[in-house]
Amino acid sequence: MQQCLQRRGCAGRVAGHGRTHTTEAFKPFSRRGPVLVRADANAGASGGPGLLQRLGRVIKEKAAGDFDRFFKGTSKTRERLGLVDEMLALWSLEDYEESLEELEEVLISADFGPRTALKIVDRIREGVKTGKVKSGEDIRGALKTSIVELLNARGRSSELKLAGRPAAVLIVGVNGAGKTTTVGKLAYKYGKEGAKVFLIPGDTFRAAAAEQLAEWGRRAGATMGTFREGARPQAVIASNLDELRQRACKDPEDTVDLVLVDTAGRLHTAYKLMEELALCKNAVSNALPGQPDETLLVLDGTTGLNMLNQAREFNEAVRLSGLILTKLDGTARGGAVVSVVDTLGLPVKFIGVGETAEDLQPFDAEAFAEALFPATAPVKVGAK
Ligand SMILES: Nc1nc2c(ncn2[C@@H]2O[C@H](COP(=O)(O)OP(=O)(O)OP(=O)(O)O)[C@@H](O)[C@H]2O)c(=O)[nH]1
Ligand SMILES: [Mg+2]
Repeated sequence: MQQCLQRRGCAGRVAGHGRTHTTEAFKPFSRRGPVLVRADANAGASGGPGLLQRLGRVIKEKAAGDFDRFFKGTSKTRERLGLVDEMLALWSLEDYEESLEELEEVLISADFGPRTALKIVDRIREGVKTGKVKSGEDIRGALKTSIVELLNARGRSSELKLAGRPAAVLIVGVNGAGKTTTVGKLAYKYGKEGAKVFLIPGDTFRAAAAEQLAEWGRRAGATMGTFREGARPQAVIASNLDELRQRACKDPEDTVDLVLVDTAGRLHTAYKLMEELALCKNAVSNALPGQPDETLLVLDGTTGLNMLNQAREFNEAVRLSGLILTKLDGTARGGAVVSVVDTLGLPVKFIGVGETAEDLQPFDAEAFAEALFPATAPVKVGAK
């Protein structure tokens, strides 16, 4: 493979060779031995954590293995969905239409969005008509099933599809969504699996952004490319990839497996900045034909339904391949993600559940639905 890289790369560009390697496929690289990682469990936190976050962390640690470990942060959505319990307690088959309309309203208020809420309720209506859904408990089950189906509609695997060597991943999102932190977590994850990871500081607005990325690089045992404050990000991406190509030509041992490109936060409504992002993606594909393998939008889980607008605009600008939902350890509004997945057909790849390197979890639709409608919640089914 290195021969292939040498042959094509040194003549011009480093090219992907079409082999798909997921996490499993990174294992061959671990023959070099695991990358040394200094995982500092407390590093990376900016400022003192709030009470909810502290509480969240304690719950998270105590609930290892439990679904709450993944989705304790769906609390805002869950708060609203508490109304579902009240509704189901009053559920009556006789006037189910009225109840289903109420259910639709509750789902909308819990950030599912009108389109997705209608879709979910329509499925339940079908179930009622065909006699499959009779009780409040049946509705809870049907709700969970619908949510899982919507979330898994684009496949269940949350692994990144990394076909090239190097494979590139472009990380985009609005300001403060958690992009740089996610780049760090991904570097740590793939580094631990034996991949040689290279970070490109595509946020050229602030020197602090590069320092933050460099710190993550140190924690994850990844190398960071050259940063030029104020330079056009597409130029920085291009020069770093060129540098990588030259290094791989001189010494094939220097070939990296994974390139993670961090970008500056931008408002999804800022046309010029979105255009710049498209240029950043072009810079990657010009240097590495067929790349980036993944273009991931980082969404702040506390955002609510506005994440749908963000996802639409970013998808329009750079054609996304997936989503990463962060801050699910806070007071997140997870319901909105169902709407994003349903509307745009984009899979959720990972979730962020904290600020440390290990706080990145694969997305699990069943656990998500379970967290929204915990089985333990008592449902009193009765006639009106
Ligand atoms: N609790 C929690 N905090 C997170 C998570 N992901 C990121 N953060 C925090 O969110 C804040 C912003 O994270 P960054 O990674 O700097 O966000 P960014 O999108 O790179 O920000 P800009 O580059 O300024 O646009 C930091 O304080 C992170 O520690 C998460 O999953 N949970
Ligand atoms: Mg950043």
